Amino acid sequence: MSSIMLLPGVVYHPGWLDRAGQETLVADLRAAVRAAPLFTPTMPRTGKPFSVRMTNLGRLGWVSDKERGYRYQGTHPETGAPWPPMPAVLERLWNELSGFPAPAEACLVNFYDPKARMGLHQDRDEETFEAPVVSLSLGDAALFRIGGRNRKDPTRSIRLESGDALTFGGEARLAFHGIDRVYPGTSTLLPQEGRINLTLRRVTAP
Ligand code: MD3
Ligand code: FE
Repeated sequence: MSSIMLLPGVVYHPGWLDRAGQETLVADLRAAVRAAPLFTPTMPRTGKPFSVRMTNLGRLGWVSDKERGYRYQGTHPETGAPWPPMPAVLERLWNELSGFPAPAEACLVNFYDPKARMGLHQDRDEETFEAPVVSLSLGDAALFRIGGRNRKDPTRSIRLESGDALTFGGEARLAFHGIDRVYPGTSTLLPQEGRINLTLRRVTAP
């Protein structure tokens, strides 16, 4: 399997998961979403809703609302139930790509409809940045953009396809990044247009 260093700290693994593996994982995610329904996070202070809907797998999940802002918690914000477990293939993804000696604690599941976007942001809600973030894309392709530690640093764009994985460590761990657009109808994996992105993270220091 090829791995390409795109930028310092960013390793790209095109086609990390084959089609059969993607289909099995989508079935696992369907079951997880029945147990932990997609929710729409809202921005701290303004309460503006995200265009991306989310859920989580694992011991901890990322959530956000107007009143309490961005945070990790062990339970679903609407049902109060613990998050479903991570499927074994995601543990394998983390073990193969993170190079980190302790397991991932959180898997954020992002669902993009054809109009959804994610603005440039940093991931800095974790207690530790020593582990990389590992991401896996499923379904329609998307235009991903990554810059540097400062919002005004130059950015570069990459088209992510279903099955592609990326690792963001070292100096890239605090890089600004986002999703500019989804390309509807570019994958046959999902029954409808849209994209799923999974991000695996270590939240606490081991
Ligand atoms: C670079 N998700 O969930 S994945 C997110 O496609 C997020 O849903 C996007 O940004 C998505 O926070 C991008 C790629 C990604 C994820 C986390 C990173 C890139 C990253 C953390 C640090 C640096
Ligand atoms: Fe992010």
